[in-house]
Amino acid sequence: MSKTLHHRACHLCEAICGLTIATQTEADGSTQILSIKGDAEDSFSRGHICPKAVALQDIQNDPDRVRQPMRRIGNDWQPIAWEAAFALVAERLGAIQAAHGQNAVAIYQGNPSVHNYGLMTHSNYFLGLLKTRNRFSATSVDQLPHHLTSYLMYGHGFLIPIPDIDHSDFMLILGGNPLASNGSIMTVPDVEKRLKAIQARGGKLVVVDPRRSETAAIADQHLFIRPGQDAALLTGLLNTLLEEGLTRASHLPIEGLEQVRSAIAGFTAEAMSARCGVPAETIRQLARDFAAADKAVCYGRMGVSTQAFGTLCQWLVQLINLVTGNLDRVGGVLCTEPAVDLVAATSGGHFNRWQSRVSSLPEYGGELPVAALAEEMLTPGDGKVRALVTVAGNPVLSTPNGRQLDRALDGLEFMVSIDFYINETTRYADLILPPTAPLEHDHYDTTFNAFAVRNVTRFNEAVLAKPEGALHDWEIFVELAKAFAAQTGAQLKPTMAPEQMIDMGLRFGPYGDNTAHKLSLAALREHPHGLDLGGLKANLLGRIKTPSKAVQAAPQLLMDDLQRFAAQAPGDARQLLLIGRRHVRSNNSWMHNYHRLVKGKPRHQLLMHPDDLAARDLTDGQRVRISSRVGMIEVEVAVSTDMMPGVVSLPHGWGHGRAGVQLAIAGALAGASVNDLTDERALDAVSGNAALNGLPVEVVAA
Ligand SMILES: Nc1nc2c(c(=O)[nH]1)N[C@H]1C(S)=C(S)[C@@H](COP(=O)(O)OP(=O)(O)OC[C@H]3O[C@@H](n4cnc5c(=O)[nH]c(N)nc54)[C@H](O)[C@@H]3O)O[C@H]1N2
Ligand SMILES: Nc1nc2c(c(=O)[nH]1)N[C@H]1C(S)=C(S)[C@@H](COP(=O)(O)OP(=O)(O)OC[C@H]3O[C@@H](n4cnc5c(=O)[nH]c(N)nc54)[C@H](O)[C@@H]3O)O[C@H]1N2
Ligand code: SF4
Ligand SMILES: [Mo]
Repeated sequence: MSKTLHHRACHLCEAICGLTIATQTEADGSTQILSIKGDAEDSFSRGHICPKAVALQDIQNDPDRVRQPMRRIGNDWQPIAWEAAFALVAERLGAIQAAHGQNAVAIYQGNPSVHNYGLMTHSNYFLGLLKTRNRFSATSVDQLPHHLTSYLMYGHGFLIPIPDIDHSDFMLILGGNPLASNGSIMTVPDVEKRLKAIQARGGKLVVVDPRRSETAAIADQHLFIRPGQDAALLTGLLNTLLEEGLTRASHLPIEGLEQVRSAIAGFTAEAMSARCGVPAETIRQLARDFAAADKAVCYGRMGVSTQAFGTLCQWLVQLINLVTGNLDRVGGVLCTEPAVDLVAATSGGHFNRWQSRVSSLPEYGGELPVAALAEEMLTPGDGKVRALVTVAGNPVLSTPNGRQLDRALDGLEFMVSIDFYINETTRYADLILPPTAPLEHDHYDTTFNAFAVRNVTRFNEAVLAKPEGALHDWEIFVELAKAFAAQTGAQLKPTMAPEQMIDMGLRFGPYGDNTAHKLSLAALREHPHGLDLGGLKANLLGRIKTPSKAVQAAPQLLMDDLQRFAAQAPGDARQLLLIGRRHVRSNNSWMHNYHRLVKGKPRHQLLMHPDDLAARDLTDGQRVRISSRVGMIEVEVAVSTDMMPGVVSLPHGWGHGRAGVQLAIAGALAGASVNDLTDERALDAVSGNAALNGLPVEVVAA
């Protein structure tokens, strides 16, 4: 019997907390997890941990987790050997593409893909061979507006300025709730302490949210906003800053600022107040407070991305930071300089080079908006999608109009899922190919180091041995590529293990062979608690990738969208609007079958203001029926004075009661899926990102 202490970054959310995991190996060679704790020696996360990380042992030990490849015959799942599974995928996808063209096969990549570096380095090794334009991912129900804005303004979709939270005096948050989400596009472990530190040094935290969220509750000021109307508040703020001369010159070359100035002239706080529900004087004072702070950050996240003017909002956020001199400034917003630097190594991206077949939605970076996935399967004609590959995702629960996607998946000729659960989506697969569990493979964060509020880096070895016969995600993709190439005659380039790619990325990166740091994989292995490479620094001058090397303040697409926003009729103020929320013990659409996380009272109730309950003769705790253009669900309603009147809130990721799901989740805990209500036609017109928030709904007694 021997006990070992392992150090590993948690990969479950964007905060990348350091963990200390104790394991015990028995005389028979089996190993079990004894404990999972926050790693106090990780200088970035400082010992912070949340309940999800403790549940890493549940992922490991879960009897529901699929551990060998399975083939579905009718409603029956039967084990199949890896080689036979790979051959079947190659044969079926090859035949469908030969008969109907390459676009007949679609791809969906889910959120855990970006938390698993083997998927980052190798999924395209196979998926690239499919050469389909029908590629989709969770990006278009999430942060697509951030990428598109950065692409248009700074020339690269990953040049996203990150809040310098540790040095700021003023933080304005719109549509983010880091106290529940632990931060997003702002990798910031221990976020509550870091926000409170702003207040402790005399600074201010202001939160704009239709719900008094957990983050709003600790803020100095909370403003309710009518969902989907952040562009009104943001234009009102920008107008005030420009009109009252509350600006500060930037050291960056900027083009288009004069066009912005004239375009924004009509959007006074007074004109915008009625639309967003924030008094004009409050908007003006907020602009003055923001400008008065020496170092200030305006940050907008999920709530302002997944709405009808998501890209417009992200552009306005950038402009507010820019005109106040807070872009590329310590204490403002800064671009990272990560040890493995994807921005330096890649071109900026592309947008709208092609469109989806049915609704003509634009591609971004080679992907189409996922709201179009079901219609591409259901609409007959040349180019119809007949087969699907899903990777680490659950679009039935996470993309708009899940019931329509249910119907679409049911009609496919072939589907394969690289996933370790038979969930609401993968139950339609003909084959499920399960990778090793997270603690069974090594880990390097290619994504969230690049969005972190300090430049940090770490590599961790696997905590547990790879079980016999198991394959890592990246190995599954290599084998799929080989089988597909053998089937179709495609040429395969040689590849190498993910850790070797990281070694090269480190050595050729900004802290590599030619620098004093001399970072390499070998060097990182000696620092299992991670390495701090320093705070964020001004660097945009050297990193900007627009053709003119100047910030583009007035991209035509957004100038046009500003007019579309101005022309939009203000919605009916009596219309009830639905928004989402997250909880610290829930992780998107999975991990809901772990007692450790779901115990206690169910947390998928509809939150509603008491006045809205009274107006409908409803009482707290009652079953209600929520309906939208696309569907209807039943849930329990809970009274909440934290809700803005006229707005209701329901979390996503639930609704596990569908037939064929092989997860042990008891009746009431299964919940209902909010995405059976969200509308695949409600989009941000610029990017095609789903407008999940601000959905018009009716609520009546069930
Ligand atoms: N209404 C509404 N809808 C939303 C949101 C919202 O706020 N409101 N949020 C949106 C957002 S931000 C996101 S990111 C999406 C998430 O939506 P998705 O990405 O579609 O769904 P997840 O729940 O993250 O998918 C988890 C799946 O990945 C599998 N998985 C986990 N780890 C691994 C791994 O290492 N390898 C493999 N192969 N599989 C793995 C799990 O078994 C599970 O099946 O949901 C979106 N949908
Ligand atoms: N515990 C936990 N952590 C997570 C996740 C999880 O599922 N669980 N998911 C991870 C993922 S994939 C992501 S992308 C991040 C997201 O992280 P965040 O961006 O922080 O997302 P949310 O916590 O959903 O907070 C969004 C807030 O926007 C508000 N909101 C809704 N509509 C509007 C609107 O129209 N205007 C404004 N101003 N606000 C609005 C909501 O009330 C909510 O408080 O979280 C990550 N972290
Ligand atoms: S906050 Fe995120 S990274 Fe940190 S322990 Fe929790 S799930 Fe893991
Ligand atoms: Mo997300």
